[in-house]
Formats: sequence, structure tokens, C-alpha cells
Amino acid sequence: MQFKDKCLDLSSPRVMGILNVTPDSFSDGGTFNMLENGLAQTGLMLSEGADIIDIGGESTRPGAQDVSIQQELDRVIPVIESICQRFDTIISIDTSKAQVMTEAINAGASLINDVRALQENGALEAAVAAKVPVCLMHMQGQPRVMQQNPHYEDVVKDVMAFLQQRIAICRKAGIAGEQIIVDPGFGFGKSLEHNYQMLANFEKFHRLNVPVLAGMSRKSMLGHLLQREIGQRLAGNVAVATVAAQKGAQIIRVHDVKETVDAVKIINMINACRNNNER
Ligand code: 8Y4
Repeated sequence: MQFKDKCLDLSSPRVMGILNVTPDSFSDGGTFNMLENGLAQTGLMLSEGADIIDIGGESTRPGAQDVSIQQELDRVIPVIESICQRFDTIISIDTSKAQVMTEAINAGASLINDVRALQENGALEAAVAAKVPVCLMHMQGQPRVMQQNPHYEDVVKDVMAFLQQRIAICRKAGIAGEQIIVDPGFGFGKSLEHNYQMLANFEKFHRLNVPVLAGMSRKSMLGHLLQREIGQRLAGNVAVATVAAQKGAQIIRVHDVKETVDAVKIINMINACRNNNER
């Protein structure tokens, strides 16, 4: 897949490292610490083998509050600019806002990761104009209330139908099929069972004929099943990332890059040996 001037081979799973630039975790709420921390985090994730850095300035955790366009721009643009100056990597902008997409791409991002699948005002047009790959994610409801009462006829079929429809709309609007990635949206308006039904049937999403991204890192599908706090979910993170990789996920979005890269190496070795034996 082509990302501006960089090409990324998706024939084996790639690891997307998560960089949060929401200021809640910074004591002074200032931008200096956020920038320094962002650069350090990025350098670490790249040294651990991340292929893509996903930068988001809106918290989409259940219950999170809305942020303004200006707030989001202030958070992500300086970080994108300084990462581009210092590192040679693919930057993904995690946003649903058209203006943030456009300015992030101008600042050096080369993938749009939209949990609202380009359904917000102007987002589709901004993505068409940006001429970069887009990740279309499924979500039921809005972040603040999405976990209150998720309901599906058949979660895999329903999510597939939504993604199919968004692919068609994006292609009609002028986004090339080769520029589209889809994502079932683990944790976004799904019960524990819904999430594991999607993981159990993950290979079915390949019927959409575009690369598939899986994001389960540290989410409550691990916390609730394993009864573990965020910092104690590493084994769970690696277990679900390994299953997704085994089921052919082209991109895995994670906080724990080093451990996920190890798991992907094992999957790659297994796949190489299976192919050798078939000949
Ligand atoms: C702890 C830490 C608990 C983080 C929950 C979370 C996805 C995504 C998010 C995803 C794609 C998150 C931006 C939610 N999840 N983008 N973004 N796919 N494409 N929650 O699954 O990480 S944010």
C-alpha cells in the first residue's frame, strides 16, 4: 500500500503503535511535555519495530467528552511536524474532523484513521482531496454512550454490511479501492460477546477484499474477561494480537509494540513453514 512517498508491504502483519496526545496525563497540561513525551514515545516504538505511528488528539474512550477542532489541532499538529523532522516513518492521523485531516496531512501524516468512517461533515471530501489511504472503522452509537446497550442481529454480518457500504460510498466519491483499509471497531458499541464473536470470525472480514486492521490493545474486552486493570493486560494484549495476526489482520494497532512485533515474527515463521510444506 502506498503512503505518500512511502510504500508498506502488507503481505505480513504490520504493527501500528499508538501515540496518545490527549493532555489529561500531563500535570501542567502544557504543550512542551506533550511534545517531548510524544517524540520519546515515537522513538521508542520505532526502535521496537512499529511500522506506523497513530496520533490522536480526541479521546474516544467510553464516556469521553468532545474536543474542539482548535484543541485537536493544537494537540496533534506540532507533534506530527516534529516527528516528521526527526524520524522516517508513516504517521496516521486518528481523527474524524475534516480540518484536522487536511492540516495533519499537510504537516506530514500519510494515513487517515477515522473511527467514524468519514461520516462527519466534510470528512469524505477532505479524504478524497488528501489522496492518502484511509481506515474506515465501524462504531455503533457515539463514544459517550456507545457501551450502554449495544445490539446487533449478527454482529459480524452487521459490521461487514456497514463496512461494505462505506467502501462503496468512498469509492464513488473518488477514493481508490487500493487506498481503503477497514476495521470492525473492537470496543466501539460492542458487548464482551460481540467483541469475541468478531475475533472468532475475524477472517470473514477479508471478504471485503481490502486490508483489515485490528485494534484491541488494553480494551475492556481484555479487562472484563481477565479482570485486570489497564497496566496488567499485556499477556491478554499479545494473545488477541496473535490471534488477529494468525487470522490475517494486515495491521495491528497496539500500545505494546515490542511484544506484538515478537508475536508477529512467530506468526510469520509459522506461515513461511506452512507454505514450504505445501510445495
Ligand atoms: C485503554 C486504552 C482502554 C485505550 C481503551 C482504549 C481504535 C482506533 C481507538 C481501533 C482504529 C482505545 C483511535 C480506543 N481504537 N482506531 N482508535 N481501531 N482504527 N481505547 O480499534 O484505544 S481509540
